[in-house]
Amino acid sequence: MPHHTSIPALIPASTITSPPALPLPSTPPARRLRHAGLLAGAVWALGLIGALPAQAAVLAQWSFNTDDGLVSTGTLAPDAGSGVLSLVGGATGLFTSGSPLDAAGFPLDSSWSVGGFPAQGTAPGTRGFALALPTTGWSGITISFDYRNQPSANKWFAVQASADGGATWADVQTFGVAAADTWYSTSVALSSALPAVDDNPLFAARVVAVFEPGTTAYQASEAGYNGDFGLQIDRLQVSAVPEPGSVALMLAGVAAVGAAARQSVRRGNSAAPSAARRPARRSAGGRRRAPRRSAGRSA
Ligand SMILES: [Ca+2]
Repeated sequence: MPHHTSIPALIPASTITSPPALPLPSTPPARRLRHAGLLAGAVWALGLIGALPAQAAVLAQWSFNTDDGLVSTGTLAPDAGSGVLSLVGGATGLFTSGSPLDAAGFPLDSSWSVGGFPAQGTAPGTRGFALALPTTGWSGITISFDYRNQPSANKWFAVQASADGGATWADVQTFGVAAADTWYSTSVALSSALPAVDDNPLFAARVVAVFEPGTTAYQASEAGYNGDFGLQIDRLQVSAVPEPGSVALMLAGVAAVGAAARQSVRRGNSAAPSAARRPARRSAGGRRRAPRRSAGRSA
């Protein structure tokens, strides 16, 4: 005797109606599974890329080194990426020994010393160095560099950014050289202070000598101020992450690859000659194949 259990009906039977008949897919189950697998793979890739933080890239890098074995000779040409360095407002530049963090090491490692700052109490924010490069397709623009000065050199500098090729400048950060004759590293995010530097063909940044904050005078790091002494710069770098639009393009590319793969499988299945599948059938059903052949030969 079958045991009967009464299951309470969650939905009154009278309200249950048959669903409309769905058209059956013409694709055989195995192919549908392959398509589903490819689709799942594409979706997984999309999700993975979307979840990953955008990788920062170096848009330009200057190490100022030449290979002649003299720290007093150097170059303003970037050793990675592209960009243009220049002196601002009558500042002067020379090459001297570089940052210990530069792997080139002595005597190949040069730095760029930018000096010739204004006379005491005059023209703050007018002399230093600038860099310019397009940031088209990039955001999160960051400038980083190593720096050092000498006891009489100016202590305070402003990092500024421009979104119009240097026509106007926005103050991003002011920093002081904590102690003379010591190398420091700094990294300054520019986009948060001036979002217009993102994805901008007219991006520029500069570092200029300024008065000690809250005063109207330059302050030397450790002795009397002498504007001739420079600020040494090395391992100058501009980095960024791809613009959201660029990431969207990348995602679209992955989706297109997934679609192409599905299409390829579909074509491969529909265009596959039956002969291509016959060997598998023959080997699977070897007993059937043998009688057919012998029958053909005998006839
Ligand atoms: Ca160097």
